[in-house]
Amino acid sequence: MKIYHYDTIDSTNAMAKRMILEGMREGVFLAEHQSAGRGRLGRSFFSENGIFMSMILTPERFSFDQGFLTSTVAVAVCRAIEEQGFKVGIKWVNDIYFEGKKICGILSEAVSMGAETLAYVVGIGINIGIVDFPDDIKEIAASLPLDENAKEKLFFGVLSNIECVLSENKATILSYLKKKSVVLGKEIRFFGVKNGEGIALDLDENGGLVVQTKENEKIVLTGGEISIRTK
Ligand code: BT5
Repeated sequence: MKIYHYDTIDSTNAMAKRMILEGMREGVFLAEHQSAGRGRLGRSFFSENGIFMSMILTPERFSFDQGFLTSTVAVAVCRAIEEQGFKVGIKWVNDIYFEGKKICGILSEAVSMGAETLAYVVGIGINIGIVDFPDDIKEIAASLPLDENAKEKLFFGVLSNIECVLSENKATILSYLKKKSVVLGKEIRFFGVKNGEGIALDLDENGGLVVQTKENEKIVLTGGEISIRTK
C-alpha cells in the first residue's frame, strides 16, 4: 500500500477524502503535524507531535457494518501500542487511554456518492513526546514517550495490525475489545442522541455499548459521547 508522507498538512482525513473523490481507493496519508486536525462533530484535534495518519479502505476490504469500523481499528492501534511495551485500554468508542488519559483518537468517515459508499477513511492520531498540551486538554491528554525510531516502528505496527484485524472474525475482535475496555463495569454518563447515567454492561455485536440506565432500562448506545463517573 502506498504511503504519502508530509511534514505538515491540514488534515490527513481531509486529504484522503479529497483523493477518494479523485478516484483513489487505496493508500495511507501520514503527517508529522496537522494544521487543522479534526475530531468528531467538527471538534479539533491537537496535532503538534505524534503520528497523524489516515487509511483509505473500500467496503470490499471492510465488510462489517460501518459502525464497527472505529472499534476494529481501535483494536489494531491498541495491539500496536502494546507491542511497543505500553499497557493501554480502549475507551468506547474511539479513544485509546494510557494511564487514565487519552493518547489517541480515531475518526472514521465514509465518502459516498448518492447511496453508494465510495470508500472509508480511518484517521488515527497518536500523541508522542508532547511536553505542553494546550490548557483545554492538559488534564485529559497524555502522550507516549517514544524516540523517532520507536515512532516509526509504531507507525508500521499500526499498519500491519490493521491488515491483521481486517482478516479476523467479529467474535475475535469483540472479545479483544471487551478485554481492553476501560469502560465496561463502570458507572458512566452519556450524552448525544440519548442523555443520562447508568452502568456500562457489555458490547453488542456491532460494538454498541449496552447500558443499564439509572431508570433500570437497558439501552444500546451506537454513538455520542460517554464519560466515566468518578464520583
Ligand atoms: C477524536 O475525536 O478523538 C478523533 C481524532 C482523530 C484524529 C486523527 S489524526 C489523523 C486524522 N486526521 C484528522 O484530521 N483527524 C484524524 P473526538 O472523540 O471528537 O475527540 C476530540 C476531543 O479530544 C477534543 O474536543 C478535545 O477535548 C480532545 N483532544 C483534542 N486533541 C487531543 C489530543 N491531541 N490528545 C488528546 N485529546 C485531544
